[in-house]
Amino acid sequence: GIQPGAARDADLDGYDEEQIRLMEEVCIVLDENDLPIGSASKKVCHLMSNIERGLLHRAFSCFLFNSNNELLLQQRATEKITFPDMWTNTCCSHPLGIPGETGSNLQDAIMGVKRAAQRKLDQELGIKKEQVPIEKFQFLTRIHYKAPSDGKWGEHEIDYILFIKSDVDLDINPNEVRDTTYVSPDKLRTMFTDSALKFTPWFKLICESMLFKWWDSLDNGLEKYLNETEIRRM
Ligand code: DMA
Ligand code: MN
Repeated sequence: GIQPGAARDADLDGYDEEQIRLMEEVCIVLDENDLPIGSASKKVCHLMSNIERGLLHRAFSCFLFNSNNELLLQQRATEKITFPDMWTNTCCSHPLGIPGETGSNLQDAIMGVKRAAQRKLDQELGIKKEQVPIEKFQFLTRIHYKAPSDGKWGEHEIDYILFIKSDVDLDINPNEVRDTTYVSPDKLRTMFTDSALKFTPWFKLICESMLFKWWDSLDNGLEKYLNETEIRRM
């Protein structure tokens, strides 16, 4: 029958109500050089039918380390529409087409994704912004990648990689996050050998390329990897 509010949307039938609502967020649509060329809903940006026609959007992947240099991982909630139940880095999402999170030049775009990371670390993991101040985030590089989720949904992003080192208090949002754990590099390598655990494609790409090298240099030489201007195509 006729529903109040947004029209019934067959693409989203059967999914979690809160995750359906979040599909209305406004993402930043990009050209291949990371220049904003418009905006589109999170739903439109993640339909494979649109991705196959070239639709690309801006995202961030945040990696949070504690003072022992252990990385905080999350397992995505079963309610997530894309990549449910998979283990991944601390927090991922999209800067929105709102003042403060959009930016055309690289410096403004980096500031925008840092603000978005602060917003989502709170929304997903209950980490208050005082524990993750903007000036503590470090920008490493951007990766351009495409990955299907389940045939209908997927990702096609220019993904800003952010590191932050901070001891934080967690209060997880079960609609977003099913589980969390801190890992050393060796513990993560062991997790990868457990076939019962599924990992997101972008996390695997980053692990297989740069993560362990960056992680080794966290306290000693990370500077040389920061603020890369070239977009890595993966
Ligand atoms: C999207 O993450 C961003 C990347 C890098 C895949 P997500 O699906 O967790 O976004 P959200 O939490 O906004 O649903
Ligand atoms: Mn995305």
